[in-house]
Amino acid sequence: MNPLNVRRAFVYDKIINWFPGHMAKGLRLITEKLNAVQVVIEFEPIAQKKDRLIVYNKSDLAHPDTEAAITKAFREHKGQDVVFTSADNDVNVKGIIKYLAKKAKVSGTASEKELTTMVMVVGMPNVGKSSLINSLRRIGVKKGKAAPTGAIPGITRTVAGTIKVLDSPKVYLIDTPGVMIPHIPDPVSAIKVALTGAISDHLSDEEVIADYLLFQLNQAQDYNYVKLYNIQEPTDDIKIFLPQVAKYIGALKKGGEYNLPAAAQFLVKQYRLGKLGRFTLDDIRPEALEEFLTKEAEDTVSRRQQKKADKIEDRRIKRQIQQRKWEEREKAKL
Ligand SMILES: Nc1nc2c(ncn2[C@@H]2O[C@H](COP(=O)(O)OP(=O)(O)OP(=O)(O)O)[C@@H](O)[C@H]2O)c(=O)[nH]1
Ligand SMILES: [Mg+2]
Repeated sequence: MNPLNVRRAFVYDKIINWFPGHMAKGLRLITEKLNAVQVVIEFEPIAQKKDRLIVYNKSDLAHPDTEAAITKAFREHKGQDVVFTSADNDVNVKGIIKYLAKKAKVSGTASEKELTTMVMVVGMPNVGKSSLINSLRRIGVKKGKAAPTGAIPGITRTVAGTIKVLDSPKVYLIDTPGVMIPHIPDPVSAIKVALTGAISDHLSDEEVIADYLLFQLNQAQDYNYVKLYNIQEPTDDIKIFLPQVAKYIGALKKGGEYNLPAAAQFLVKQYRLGKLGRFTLDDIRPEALEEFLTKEAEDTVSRRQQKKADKIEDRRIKRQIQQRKWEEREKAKL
């Protein structure tokens, strides 16, 4: 393929926001219940003061270099271990159970004291939170599915009760609804998130997601799609690509025209199932990860400073109001 025909960057400027009611409520319930748990299993960092275990699930779909690169970056920049799992295949789940068992604390009434760990699982929609709980339960207590799962985001609707995944010590998991960042400022980041399946497909144009997928495949110089879908030759033009995919899967509209949205849906679904290969959409080069983690740490510090400044300002205003009231009362006495 002539490299001159490959786009250097993906251009897209539509902002996608997805924060339906159940997420806002979910976030509130997560915050409320946080007091009752010892460990938070995070698919992205949320809780600051709890023991945190960061999980990268669906590792079977990620580029094989991802685990080593991310593990190293987190260890060096945050001193934090991360776990790569494949919940549907029970991969690396035993280690999580061992970790959670070690965190057990004495709880219960004086007459019935027992060792327990209470754990909350939080993260973006569709990353496999409920699947991980089911996997922990399969391994830990040899019992079947307890948390509903599904291929579309928004399956878990509320913060449910506890699910036991180990008998001794007792380890309980709390499932939560996937919570999306209320606002993703960078449109291309939003498309990435959409391609992974964390944003409801109808919110982002499926043909744009398919176009981003084509862009990524060509960036990776992975032209397997030519053989897979009987494409004439590698292309970076979605207008040339989609009709050929539609032809291959026989997606036609009533008048015989190619059904391009159906072809786009098909492609994106194949990608999410790993049929196109293993990909990591984020830049996992050491320098890129360092930049990301440094920026994240700076953002956390500036958020904390802002909170502190807000508190001081609140106190100042309260004092002012009290002073004014006192002055008014003194005036009234005269
Ligand atoms: N390939 C692969 N698929 C997985 C893995 N874990 C979960 N899935 C699939 O991903 C989809 C989403 O899984 P869920 O467990 O429902 O995800 P969730 O994070 O609970 O989603 P919400 O409740 O919507 O927030 C399902 O179709 C699972 O079968 C994994 O490790 N690998
Ligand atoms: Mg769920």
